[in-house]
This record gives sequence, C-alpha cells and structure tokens, in this order.
Amino acid sequence: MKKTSTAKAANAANTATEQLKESIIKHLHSTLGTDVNKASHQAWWRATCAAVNEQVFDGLRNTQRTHYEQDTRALHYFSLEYLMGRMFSNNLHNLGIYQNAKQALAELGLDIADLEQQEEDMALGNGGLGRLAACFIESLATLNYPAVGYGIHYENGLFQQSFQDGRQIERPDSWREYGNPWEICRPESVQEIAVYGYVETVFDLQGQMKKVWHPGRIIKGVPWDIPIVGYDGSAVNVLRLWESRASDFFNWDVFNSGGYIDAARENVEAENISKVLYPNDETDAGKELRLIQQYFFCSCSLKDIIRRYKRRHGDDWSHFGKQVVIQLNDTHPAVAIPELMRILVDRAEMAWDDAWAICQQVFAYTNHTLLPEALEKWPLRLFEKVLPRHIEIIYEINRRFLLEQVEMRWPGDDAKKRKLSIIEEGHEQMVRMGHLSVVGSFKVNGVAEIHSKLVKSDLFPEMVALWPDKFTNVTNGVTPRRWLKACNPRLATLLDAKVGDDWPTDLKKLHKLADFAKDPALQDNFMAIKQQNKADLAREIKKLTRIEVDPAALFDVQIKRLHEYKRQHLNLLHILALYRRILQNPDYDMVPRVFLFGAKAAPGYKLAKEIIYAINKVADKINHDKRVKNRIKVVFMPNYRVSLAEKMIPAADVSEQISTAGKEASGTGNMKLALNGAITVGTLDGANIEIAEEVGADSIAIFGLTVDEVKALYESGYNSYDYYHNNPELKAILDWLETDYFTPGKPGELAAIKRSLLQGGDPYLVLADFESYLAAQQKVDTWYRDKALWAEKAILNTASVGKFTSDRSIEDYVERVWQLKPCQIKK
Ligand code: Z15
Repeated sequence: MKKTSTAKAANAANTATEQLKESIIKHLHSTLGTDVNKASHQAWWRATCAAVNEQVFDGLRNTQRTHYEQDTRALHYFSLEYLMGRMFSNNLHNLGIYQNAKQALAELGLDIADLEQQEEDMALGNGGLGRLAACFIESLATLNYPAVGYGIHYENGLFQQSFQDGRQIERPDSWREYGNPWEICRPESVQEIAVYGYVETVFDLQGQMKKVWHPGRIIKGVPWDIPIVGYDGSAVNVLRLWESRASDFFNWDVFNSGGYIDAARENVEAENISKVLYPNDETDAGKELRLIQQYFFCSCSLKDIIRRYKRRHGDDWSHFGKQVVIQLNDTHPAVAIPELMRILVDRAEMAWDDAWAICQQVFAYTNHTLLPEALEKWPLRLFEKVLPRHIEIIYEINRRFLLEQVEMRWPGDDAKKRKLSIIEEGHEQMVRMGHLSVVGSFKVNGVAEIHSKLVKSDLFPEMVALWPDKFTNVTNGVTPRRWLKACNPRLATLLDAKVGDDWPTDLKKLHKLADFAKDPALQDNFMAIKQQNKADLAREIKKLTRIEVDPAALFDVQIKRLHEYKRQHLNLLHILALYRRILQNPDYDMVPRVFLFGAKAAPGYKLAKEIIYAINKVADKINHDKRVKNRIKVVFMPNYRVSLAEKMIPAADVSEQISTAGKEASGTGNMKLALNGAITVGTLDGANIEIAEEVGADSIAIFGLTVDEVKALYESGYNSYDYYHNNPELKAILDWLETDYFTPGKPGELAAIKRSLLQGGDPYLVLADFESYLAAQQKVDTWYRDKALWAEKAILNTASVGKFTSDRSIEDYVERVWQLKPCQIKK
C-alpha cells in the first residue's frame, strides 16, 4: 500500500517536472524570443518565471472569483513599504514545486541557485516595518484570509549601498529597469486623484451649505498587481501598488494651449510621486512630496475599495463597515481617514455622524515606535496647501473630539485639550498624525507586549482613559517559509525528518526537537548544518569583500538599519576591547570570532554614517594585524538587504539585539536568527523579552538596564562621564578613537562617536550598558568552548520560537482586530 502511493507520488512529480520543463522551453521561445543554445541565465530565469506564472495566475483567478462570489469581508493592508525581496524561490516553495523546478532545470543543464541570483530584490521598504508587511501578506494568503495589500509602485527602491574608503556611497536602485516578471499592469482599474487648489463654500437649492474642492492638479494612479502565493494552499492574494502618471486630460488641455514644454514638466512632476522610496527609517521625512505620496496611494486605494464594494452593493453604504477593514501600517497612511470622510460627506453626501461611524468601523492603526523623531507631524500650512479640503475635515474631527470626548471627561482642562488636540499649537502649528490615527481608529496596537504597554503608559495615556478597549497588543512574527524553509534548506530537511514536514504551517511543532536537545546525534547533525551554512557564507564574504574568514570561528551577527538606539557602536566598543586585550596580552585567550555587520544608514543621518566608517576602519586595521592571529575578524557586508539576510541568518551563531531598553518596539530579525539556531545577546527590549520567555534564561544572554532602570537613570540625571572615568578599559577605548591609530595620518576621524557618547550626553546609554554587555559576551565565549552545551542551546532556540510565526500574529489580528473568516478557494 505504502509502496504504491509513494510510486504514484513519484510519478506525479515526474509529470510535474516534465510539464515544467516543457513550459520553460516554450516560454524561452515564445516569451523571451531566444533558444536553448544561446539563452543567458537571465533569459532562463525569466522563462522559468513565466512558466511558474501559469500556475500563479490560475490560483489568482480562482481566488478572485471565489472572493467575488462569496462577497467576503476583506482586510486591506495600507503600507508605504513592502520589503518583498526576491519572489522566485518563495513562489516555487509556496506552490510546492521547488523540487520539481530544481529537477527540471537540472535536466536542462542549469543550477536553480544560479537562476535565483538573477532576480533583483524588490526593496520597496526600509527595514522592519516594510519586511513585516511582506511577511503578513504571505501569512494572510497562507491562512486563506481575503486580503489586499496596498502600497506604492516605487520606480526606485531603497538605495544600493557600497563603500568607498570605508564610507557609505548610495546609488539608485532601479530594480525593474528590464521589467519585473511578477507584476501585472491593470489599466482597467486606473484612478484619478486631486491635489492642491482651493475650497469653495456654496449653498444648494435647499439652502444647505456645501464645500466644493477645486483641485489644482489631477494625477493618474496606475495599479500594478503582484500575486502573493499562499503556502501549500490554493489562495493567491494581491499586492496592489500604485504608480503615478500625469493625467491624460490635464496634459491634453495644456498641450492644446500650446504649452508643450509645460505639459512635459507636468508629466515629470506627476511621475515624481512614485519615483523614490524615502530612505529614512524611524525618522519623519516632513517633505511635501512625501505627503503627496501618502495621499496619492491612500486615495487611489480607497477609491479602488469603494469601486469593488459598489459593484456588489451599489449606493447602499450600510454594509461597508461589515465588508471592509483597513489596517494602517504606522501613521504613514493616516490621511486615509480624512480622505474617506471627504468621499462620504462631500461625494456621497452622507451626514457627518453616519460617515464618522463608518470610518470608526473601518480603520485600525498599528504603532511601530515610541521614538519622538519618528512620530509624524505635518506643518499645518503645508497640509492646507496640498490638501485644502482635508485640513478642514481634520479641524472638524478635532473640534468634535475635543468637545465630545475631552471636554466631557476633563471639563475646563485646557492643558488636556492642548495635549490631546490633533493640531499642535506653537511657533508653527502642526498636524499630529498619531493623534489622528488613534481618534479615527477602532483599534490601536503595539508590536510586542512591552511596547504595547509603553504605548498606553507613555505615548497615549489619556486616549486610554477615554477608550480603554481600543488598545491592544499583537506581537510581531516572521514567515517560517522564507525565513527557514527557503533560506535554510539543510536545516529544513533535518526538521522534516525530526518533527514531520508540517512545521512550516504549524511552527509550534518544532517543540518536539527540544526532547532531543541533549542527543549527541542530533547535536552533531544540527551543528554540521550550521558549519556548512557558515562555509557557504564564508565564500560569499570572500566574493563580496575579499576578506577571508574561518568557518570554525564563532559568527557574531548584527543586521538591521543603522541607528544610535540599535547601538552598533556598542558592538564596536566590544570589538575594540577584545583587540586591545590582545595587543596587551599576545596570548589573550578567546574563542575566535567573526563580527559580521549589515546595515544601511539614512543618507542624511551623519552620525550613523560615521559609525559605518568607524567599523570599516577598525575592521581594516584588525583584519590586517598579524598579532591578532585571526582571533578577530570584522566584516561589514555591503548592501544589506533581504536576499543577503537570507544568506547571513542561517550561518549565525550569535544574534546581536542590543538596543537601549524601551527603544526597539519589537524587532523581527531577532526572531529569524533564533529560529535558525543563533543565540541572542540582547537587552530586555521589544520582543527579546518574549523570546527569553520562550527559550528560557539558559539559552539566551541577557544584559543591560531594564526599561524601568533606564527611566530611573534618565530621571536621576545620567552622566556618561562617570562611566568613562570609572572604567579604565572603556576610557582607553574611547580615547583610542581620537588618535590616528585606525586612520593613519588623520587623527580625529573617528572622534564623532566619542563626542556623542561624552559631550553629546550618550542619549542611548551605551556607556551605562558597556560593562554588562562585555560580561554577556564573556559568557557566550565560555558557552561556545563546550560544543555540546552550545549545540543544546542552539537547538533549544530553534525548538522554542514557534510563537514567532507571522501566522500567529495574523490569527491574533483576526481575533483582536479584523474579525475575518478564512475562505477556502475552489480550484
Ligand atoms: C520601522 O522599520 C520600525 C518602526 C518605525 O516607526 C519605522 Cl518608521 C520603521 C520598526 C521597529 O523599529 C521595529 O522594532 C519593529 O519590529 C518593526 O518596525 C516592525 O514592527
């Protein structure tokens, strides 16, 4: 019996492989216009994508038909960022045809790995927030939830990074210069949106006052659909990204009046809206173009949702709140709230209260940070210029909020009104997008337990007093399909054998592994896989940087955007301490370590760029110093991005999660690294706290001040000089940065870091946590010397982090916020 079914499966796989092969060759001929004898890897890759798309599009049509027929309630995820990375292997894995494709290509004389490398990353995001959106839409499809992702079809993704003499150089990322095989243009769903102009007050025949917005400019939004394939299921959802173009009708007018040059200029200006992704992470851009980007995609998306709704329900708005829920990924799309009000009140002529009731049924808001520099505020004057009708609507939302909520609760308390007003008073009036988001949403969530607590206690305490049930937590998660199965195939195969092959959709199954954590056979297999992954990465490091590293060394990895609060410079101080100890004691005994960094700095963030420069200069010195005898290697990997993360994460022994407690909302890299068997060196911040709870205190190296201790220290008056003067090793290291030791002939080139930590007041308490950090690293060193002990801890990490699948995050959102039902897709 068993034999026959295995044989049948093998036959099915054979036919699937044969069909794929035929389809690839067919597309090589008819889509790519080339043939097997002269096709480049690029052409083979594109032909394979086209073959895969035959199945993707089948799933897409089935899913869209089923959703339409069943008139399902759907989630609409609004995000300025989606960090998709590459789609090729993800689509193959999720369709369940990766092995067939690998076989088919092998029979054609091709290595699937070579083709995977042909794809440009789709880097339409900065960091955690954008990658979270990508994991979420994949989980939504996997769990069969009706959902659409909405965003911007940026012509240029996040800049490409290189180093010149250690300094970051940015170059544009024209990721789709030669076309993107995964996207479909939908001219039939084009939208037109308005900006600028003025508002006229008119009275209709009944004497009713009405507001009429006379726009200054019309812009066309062209939708591009990216199919999102669910794992092992039949659902294929859509990521719909809007590209801006000059409106035909507007251009035509100008053209007719003889203004050819003007028309061309208008074209350029309209197309600028979707030209570039703003490269700042956790800082407010505050630029006119950015506001227009936000409004452009929100307006296009809302009109798209309404068009689809009207197809079923005509002008009957009574079901809208039941059919539509919109998740705002941070405040970036918050202008959707006044835009929906405008559409309902001005266009659908609905009474304000009815329109507001709908808004409050539809919007939910996720907060991703407490950092004041990331909380969006728009100068009121700018808002008025770009969106003259929306600012009036915001005034009215605010007027009613202050009167009906704040005044009712705290009568006569003007300080409360000032604090809670959506409009910030002061030298320059500002629109507070966080306040607007809370007032306009029915749910507000933070992204890890501690962060959600701080959102309530520190950011919006009065809002909690007004609406205690509005606030909730959904701890972030990551998709185990990309972040284990696809990126770490060796470990995935071992897990299939040990716990069964359903762990990708049921990650708690990995728990079974914990029973064997002490089993020498499993330990050997697990660590042999880590070793092979490290050897692969060592080759990649050599290729990218010319630096040679020993795969037997401990691989210590810090990968994330560069930011002071993430404290890459604390990591650097540890490296300098070890280096100095080696110079002082040539026999200094330490486990050989490779310190690996990956990080982009926002182009305008001076100190972040200085930190990159310092790490590169220190790396250069240490890597060439014979006295070090390879005990330390330092590698700053250029152009960190999703596809590079996929190579680094499976090879990590140690995961650096060292933000100042209270500053990292959650972190998601921490989850990916632990899942792949890395041991966390981390503070009690964000999701580290929940990771520590899951893996247990013995399998993580926690250090540093807690959130409460950080608060107390700030309040008591933190003085970083105390730490400088009381710790001779720390003092020596910081003084070292001022010499020309790492920049021969150019003293002071690395001094900016020291300055920020002393004169600058050390806002992120680097010096306060230094000693404790070094102690944690010493502990890691000791653990690593005992191979069995280390293997056990690594296995326990993989076994224990099932909670952090994005499937669990999505189920939490469904239960606490979205109230969706899964929809099985008919083939
Ligand atoms: C961003 O990537 C995050 C927060 C932000 O406010 C912005 Cl603008 C960008 C990150 C958080 O820093 C990180 O802790 C969190 O895990 C991630 O969002 C996803 O929630």
